[in-house]
Amino acid sequence: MKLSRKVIICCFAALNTLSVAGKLSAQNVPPADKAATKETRMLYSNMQKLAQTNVIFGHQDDLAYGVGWAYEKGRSDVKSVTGDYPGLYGWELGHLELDSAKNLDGVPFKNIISYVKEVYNRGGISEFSWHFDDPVTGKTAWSTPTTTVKQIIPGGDHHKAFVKYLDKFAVFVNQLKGPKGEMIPVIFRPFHEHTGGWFWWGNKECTPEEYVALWRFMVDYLRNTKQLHNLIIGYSAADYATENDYLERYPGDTYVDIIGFDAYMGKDADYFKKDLNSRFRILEKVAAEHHKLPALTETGYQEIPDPQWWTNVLLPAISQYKTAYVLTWRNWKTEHFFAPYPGQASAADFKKFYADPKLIFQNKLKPSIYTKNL
Ligand code: BMA
Repeated sequence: MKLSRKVIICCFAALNTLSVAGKLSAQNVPPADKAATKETRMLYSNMQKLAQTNVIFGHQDDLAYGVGWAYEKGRSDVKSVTGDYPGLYGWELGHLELDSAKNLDGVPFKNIISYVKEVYNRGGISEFSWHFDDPVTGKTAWSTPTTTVKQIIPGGDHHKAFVKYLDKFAVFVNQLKGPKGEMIPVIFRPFHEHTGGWFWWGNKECTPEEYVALWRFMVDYLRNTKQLHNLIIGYSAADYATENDYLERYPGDTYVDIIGFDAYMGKDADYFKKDLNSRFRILEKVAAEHHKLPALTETGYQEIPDPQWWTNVLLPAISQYKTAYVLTWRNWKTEHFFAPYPGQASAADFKKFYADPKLIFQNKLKPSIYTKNL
């Protein structure tokens, strides 16, 4: 049957609309690394499947410490409140570059290696951030102004110093081995919040071209020179108002697997909800157009003073959009925590949040997430 040109155009336009609206968004797309290990490919594929209907709950440093305790085997504030661990665990690599035994928050790297193995063996997922010191000035990740990015990309006068940092990263990652000697897949989220100006890699410290060159060199070097093929790469912005803002520093589809943003609640819940909706709407569109997995890569409400924050604010926001996971930040002390602990004002509501069928904590994940199609 000969279809008129007009009918064909209408069909394509309809498909495109559906796809852009996230209805036909990425499913079973391989990782950007063509040489990714089979466990890495399986994890990424299964995360895409889970993201069609669910959100994995994550917590930074969950097994290392909590409010009022540290380094007690098996302990976790999330588990103390819900009886279950998070499904995703964030770990910080800052100071790995200094050959320090502990990260910049005091967590021993040998502990992080054992947490990553423990999590892998029960089907949890680990994610790394890296607030590394400025390779030129030796100051912290938060040191600005600086021209460091220009100086450490290929051709820069401190490029070798950056390469040394990446070599140390590779030595660390090569210790992440499963029981059969396989490399444990991890999400690696470098140079995050780059649309903000507070890190030495931020948008006030380098041009988009320099940022993209930094990112591409790093990923190519880790894949091709260091032969790391267990990294699921996360691209994680701070604020942005448009798709162009979000993509201005995007390194390209072959360098990214997960796209996300970091958003913390201030005092105003309505503003936070509007902000999340605005950024999620753009993120979902970009994820569908670029076939990437969207995630809320950092979030939280410091000290969670609103007893119903979890079911009144966060859950409605993440339920409207496709997001693979939400990572809440670390439980350092009573003035700086982002997940409840027993007796905390929001603990009862967090249990309701935990019970929502949308959420995935540790008990709903199995080690087969790395070996079998869900
Ligand atoms: C920030 C704070 C800091 C910490 C840094 C890296 O949000 O929690 O105390 O050093 O993250 O983990």
